[in-house]
Amino acid sequence: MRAELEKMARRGALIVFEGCDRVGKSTQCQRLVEALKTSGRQAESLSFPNRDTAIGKLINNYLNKKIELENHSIHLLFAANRWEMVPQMEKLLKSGTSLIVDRYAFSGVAYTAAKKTAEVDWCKWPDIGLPTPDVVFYLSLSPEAAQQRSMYGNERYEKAEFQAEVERQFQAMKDESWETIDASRSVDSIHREVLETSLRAIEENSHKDILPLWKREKLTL
Ligand code: DGP
Repeated sequence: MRAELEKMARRGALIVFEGCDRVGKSTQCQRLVEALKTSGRQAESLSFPNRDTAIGKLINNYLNKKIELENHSIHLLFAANRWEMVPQMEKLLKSGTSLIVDRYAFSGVAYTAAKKTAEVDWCKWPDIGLPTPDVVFYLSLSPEAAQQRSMYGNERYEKAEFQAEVERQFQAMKDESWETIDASRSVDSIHREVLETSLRAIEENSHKDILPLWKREKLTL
């Protein structure tokens, strides 16, 4: 009975993949969800931007260059797109389902800061208070290598020069809590490392509270 109650109280882990375009985040997310499910754990994937919502459709039109939006405005829409998913995310996490998330607030900061029209701390504000990830896997690959993997498509940010600046912004933001992964390695070898770290994170965090992201007092605005 006690073991049963303990099991019920376990929450899922929030596991985030970050990095520039074409570094292999989506493949790793998919592999991780499959592996967790195969091992009998509850896991769901989620990607940002979530292009299915009304806000997500606006973002999709912006990324496909069908509409133009001012840099601060689109930044806030990306953040709103994350916030609108929070009730569902919290519900799933509390029910014991781990969430494997393709991009999060760190992309929000890196991509907008790369445009040089807003300071990094300003970029962080709209995402303050989101659920803090238990793990951030940062897939690192030089923009040259990313471009060689497959041609960039026609979306707004898919240009080598801009991606190089996004990579610099990610590098400036990352801290020791991030797991940096050399994304030039094979899919299988990255997956093995990601799975091992994720299983540990699921175990270690299952009875911990979900904390809010970023400390307001540390921002200099
Ligand atoms: P993806 O679906 O992962 O390929 O992402 C689409 C593009 O949107 C990609 O170039 C990265 C960019 N992106 C993702 N999140 C944000 C964000 O919060 N802010 C900005 N400005 N761009 C973002």
